[in-house]
Amino acid sequence: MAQQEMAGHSRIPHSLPPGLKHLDFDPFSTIFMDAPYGHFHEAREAGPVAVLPKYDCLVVARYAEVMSVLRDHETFISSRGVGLKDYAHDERFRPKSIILEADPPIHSKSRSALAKVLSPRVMRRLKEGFQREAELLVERVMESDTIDAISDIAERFPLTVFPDALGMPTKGRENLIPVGSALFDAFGPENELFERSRAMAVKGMAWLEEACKRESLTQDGFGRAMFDLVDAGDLDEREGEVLVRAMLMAGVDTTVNGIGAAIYALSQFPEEYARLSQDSGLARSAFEEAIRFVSPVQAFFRTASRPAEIAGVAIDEGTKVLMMLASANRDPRRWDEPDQYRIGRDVVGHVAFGSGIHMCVGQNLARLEGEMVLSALASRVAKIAPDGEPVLRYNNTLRGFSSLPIRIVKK
Ligand code: QZP
Repeated sequence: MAQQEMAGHSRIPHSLPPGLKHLDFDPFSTIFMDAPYGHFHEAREAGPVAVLPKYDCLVVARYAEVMSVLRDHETFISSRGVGLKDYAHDERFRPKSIILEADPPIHSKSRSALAKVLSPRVMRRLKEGFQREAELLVERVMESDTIDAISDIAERFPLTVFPDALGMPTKGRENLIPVGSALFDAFGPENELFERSRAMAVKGMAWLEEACKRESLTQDGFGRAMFDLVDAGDLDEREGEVLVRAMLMAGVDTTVNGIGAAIYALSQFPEEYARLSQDSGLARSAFEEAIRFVSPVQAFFRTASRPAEIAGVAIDEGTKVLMMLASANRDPRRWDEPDQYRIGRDVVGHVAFGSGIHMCVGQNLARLEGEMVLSALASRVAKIAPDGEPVLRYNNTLRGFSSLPIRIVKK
């Protein structure tokens, strides 16, 4: 009980199944984050499902079970929160999302609105501008031989093109990262990481509520397009705002860490960078393999809506299940040499974007950003190499760096 209070949540009495292995690590600790891969191995070897006593939940770390939980959205629901907190009992960090923290039929309506606003046609319209911006940015970083791939590229690119495309005013954009960090920390326990980022996001949270409103957005962005759906009667005004908020929250930190992951992987695997540099047409698959390799979104929860089974193990209604996406993406049961970054491997089925009805609705926007950055880099830079130790940016959900020093050799 003391542990539950420490974690900032309480659960309706439910019991975890007996006979399962107990995992004694804390996936939300910095010690874990410093070296997660041994723990992922341990979690997979503990069985198809294991217990995480510290957080009173189950863990799935193998590809097959992560996939089966992701795909059974009727049993493993999202409306009780996709973090550790159970919205049936615990208070929430922010007004509930009608896409991320919803089940059908509410989810279905939100999903189709977002799918319209982020359609392939819209992606095609954005491509040229993204390409130009990526080329300008690479041009600029080439003025020096050493760069910080995070501040100079991975943060700068999405922080420019994404709010522009969405149609948000320049003023206040500095709030996007702090508010995003706090949200992604809020999916974990109320640990020190969360308390720190929550304190830093107080001001930004108020700004965010305003920034999502119709009047705050320019006429031509895809944020405004959400309100065209409101005008057409598909959504009410508040639903429009909550879905714009979803785009703002989902679209920045994730792509920053995705692009960071790609440059990190390429700097660690110089032969792979050499291939990319000879053929910038590989950029899209280089990005895709990088997000398999790193999994910027490390893990998420579901809640059992009814008594259920995972791999033959009976579980109670109300049980939280932690899906270790990053571990599934490195499961040797599924992937050949999972710890190798190999551009062009068959990455179909990776779970870095999730799977099933909640699978990332912005994935093609993320891919477009990744592709444009990597292809601009590949066209101008012959070699990249680490130029010092990368520094992790600790977060309860996201994996990425705050600093990634890189040496570049121009073509
Ligand atoms: C964030 C929302 C990786 C995802 C959790 C990103 C995300 C998706 C949706 C929302 C926020 O609906 O607010």
